[in-house]
Amino acid sequence: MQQRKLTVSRRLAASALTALATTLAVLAAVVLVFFVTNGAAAANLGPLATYFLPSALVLLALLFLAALLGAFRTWWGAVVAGVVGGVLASVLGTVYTLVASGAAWTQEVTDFLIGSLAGTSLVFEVAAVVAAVTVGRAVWGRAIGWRAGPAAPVAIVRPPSARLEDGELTHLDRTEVDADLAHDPWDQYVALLEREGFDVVFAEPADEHPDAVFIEDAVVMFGDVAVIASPGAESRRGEIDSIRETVGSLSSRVEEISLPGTLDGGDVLKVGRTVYVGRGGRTNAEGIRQLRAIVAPLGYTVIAVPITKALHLKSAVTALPDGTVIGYPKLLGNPGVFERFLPVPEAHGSAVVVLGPDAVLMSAAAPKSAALIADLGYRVETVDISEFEKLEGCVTCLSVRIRSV
Ligand code: CIR
Repeated sequence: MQQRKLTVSRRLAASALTALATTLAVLAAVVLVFFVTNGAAAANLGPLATYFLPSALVLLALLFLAALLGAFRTWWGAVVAGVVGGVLASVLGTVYTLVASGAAWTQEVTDFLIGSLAGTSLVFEVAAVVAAVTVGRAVWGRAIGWRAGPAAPVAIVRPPSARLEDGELTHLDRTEVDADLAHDPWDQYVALLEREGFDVVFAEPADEHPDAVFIEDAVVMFGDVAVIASPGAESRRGEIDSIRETVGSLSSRVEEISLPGTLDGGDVLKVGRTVYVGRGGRTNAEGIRQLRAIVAPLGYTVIAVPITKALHLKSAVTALPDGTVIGYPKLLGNPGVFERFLPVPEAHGSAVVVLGPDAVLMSAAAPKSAALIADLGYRVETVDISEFEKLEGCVTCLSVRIRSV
C-alpha cells in the first residue's frame, strides 16, 4: 500500500501544528495540576505558567523535529516523542530556570535537577506522553489529510509511440497511420485537459509498444484505488510494467488483474457505483471475476455486458455527466442493459470524456452527435484524433482520469 507523497510545505505545516497543539495541551495540563494541588489560588496561575514556559518552548522545538521525522505516524512513535521530548524538555527547562535565577551550580543543584525528574517534572513528562499520543496524533492526522478545497482531477497520458502505425487492429482494415501526424492532435488533447483544470501526469513513454498511447486500457481507477489491467492482446502486455510506478504515487492502493484473467480498461464503464464490463475479445470471464472481487468491497456492482461488434465496451458506449449512457446502437447487442440509454447517430459519437458536470470532450469526427449532446445543455469541446481512430482508438482511451471522491 502506497501513501500519497507529502509535500515539504505540507509536512512543515503539519509538524508545526502538531508540536504547537501538543505543547499547549501539556502546558495547560501541568499548570492545571499544580494550580489545583496548590489550593487553586488564582495568584498562582501566572507564576506556574512562567515556571513551565522554558520547558514548554524546548518541548515545542523537540516535538516539531520529531513530527518532521514522522514520529506521529504511529502511536509508538508518538510515545517515544513524548518520552524523549518530555524528559529532555523538563531537564533543559529546569536548567534554564536555575541558570537564569543566577544560582551557583552546586552538587545540591544537580541533585535537585535529578530529583525533579521523578518529582515535579514527572507530571510534565507524563503529560507530554499522553498529549503526544492523543492530541499530537489527532492533529497530525488531520493536518496531513487537510485539503484546501476539492483536489484538481488528474489525467494520466502517455505520448504516442514512434511505432504507432503497428498498433493492433481488430474490426478495421489497416490504413496508413503517420506517427508524426499524431503528435499535434495528441498535444491538443493534452492542452485541452489542462485548460479544463486537469493536472496532467505523463506516464513513461513506451516506444516499443505501438498501442501504449491508449493508456485507458492499462489501468482503471476506482476513486483512489488503482486496478492494473491484464491486457487481452499479447502485444500490449508489456504496457503495464511502467504503469504500476505511475499510479503508485497517485493511489492509496494498487490492485492487479492477473492471467489467466484478461481485462482491458476500455471495457470498463463506471456510472456512479455501477461498473459495466464488456465481455468480448479483450476481457474474459476470469478478468471480470477478479475485478468483481476487488471492487465489490469498495461498494461497486459489476454488470457484465457481452460485446461482439466492438473492440471494447467503451468503443460502443460511454456515459454523460448525468449518468445517461450514450452509444451507437449498431455496435451494441442490447442497450436495454443500461438504465438510461441515448442513441447517437455516429460511431465516433459514442465516446465522451467527462470534463466536468456540464462539459464533455468528443471526437471532431462526430459533429451530429456533438450537436445532439450540446442540445442537452452540455458544453462540447472537440479534438481531431483521426490518426488514433484509424487504430480503433477514441477520446476516452487517450487518458485515465482520476477524480477525488
Ligand atoms: C488496440 O487494438 O488495442 C488499439 N489499437 C486500440 C485501443 C483503443 N482503446 C480503447 O478503446 N480503450
